[in-house]
Amino acid sequence: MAKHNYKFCFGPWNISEGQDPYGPTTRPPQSFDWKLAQLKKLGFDAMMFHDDDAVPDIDSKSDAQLRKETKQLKKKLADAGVAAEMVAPRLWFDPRTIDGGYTSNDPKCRKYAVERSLRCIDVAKYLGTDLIVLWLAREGSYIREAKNARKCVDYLVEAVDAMLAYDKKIRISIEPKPNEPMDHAYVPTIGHALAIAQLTSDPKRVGCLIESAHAILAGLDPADEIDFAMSFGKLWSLHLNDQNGLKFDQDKPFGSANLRVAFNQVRALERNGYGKNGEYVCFDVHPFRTTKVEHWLAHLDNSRRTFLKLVQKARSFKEKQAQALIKDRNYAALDQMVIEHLLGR
Ligand code: XUL
Ligand code: MN
Repeated sequence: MAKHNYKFCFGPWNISEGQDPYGPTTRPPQSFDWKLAQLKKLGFDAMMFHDDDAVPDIDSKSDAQLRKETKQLKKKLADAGVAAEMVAPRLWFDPRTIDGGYTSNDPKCRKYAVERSLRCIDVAKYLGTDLIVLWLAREGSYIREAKNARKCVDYLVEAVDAMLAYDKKIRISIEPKPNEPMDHAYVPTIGHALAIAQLTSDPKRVGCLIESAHAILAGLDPADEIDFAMSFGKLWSLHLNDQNGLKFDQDKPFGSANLRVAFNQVRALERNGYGKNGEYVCFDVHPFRTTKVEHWLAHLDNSRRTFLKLVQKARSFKEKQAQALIKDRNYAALDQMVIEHLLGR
């Protein structure tokens, strides 16, 4: 197995305040500077951004203002020795995105979504990253009859093409998720994301981002999704976390719900050499709502601890012994071997 060191990342939204659909925040908001200082203190290498994490109220800002604020942010990151991993357009808050961004039925709203995405590319360029992430939050429907799903595929491809044409250097990673906030999303899995990539004007610059919880919500195994994406050389970013079954998107600490599923994700990353081209391991995790302010960073530190322990477990797994059991089709013994390896016996 390839031996290399991983680089770690999280976003400002991962130090969240505990709000859920049924109740208000449980922790006071913190400034961006505080969050950056915590990232640095924890020894992470990069921060990931939504466009309006980088430029708050981006829609009300002129291009000159956008440039000024992103340049200031870039300096702040450089002074802290922290890289900007990616920028993602937040296309799910504005009233114009109520019925979708790129796939809204209203052409004016679709236009807004594309224009906002081009400004997101400006933010990325000024911050010094070529990676744009598209989590296609509202690109789907609540009822099937509300939208023409065939047309929506065209709209998605047109939007991606507009981004590719706007800046010849950017790469786009599509982050699939099957549901929430939508009943059904149009790009629910990595297979869908890579199929969309093939329809665009420059498939080489369109890849994907796997989030563990999103794969589990689609009824898929995230490790198999990793192997699939990496067979195409298209896994350009990663949101590791965990999810306890089919319910709301939980963004639990990595390995929290199912250690074996986490172990297999790490094994898949190891065997494919994830990170060798500079890719980051990002944790898209949230604190439990009950978390006290003094324990506010534990979910991030714990996710990385678990990840690194699982790297050791992946590297110390007795491959020869496993291969002998596979050859003998003795999967019962292989199963127990994995369990005892994880238990530390
Ligand atoms: C939502 C989600 C987002 C994206 C970035 O489920 O994962 O935070 O990762 O837009
Ligand atoms: Mn995510």
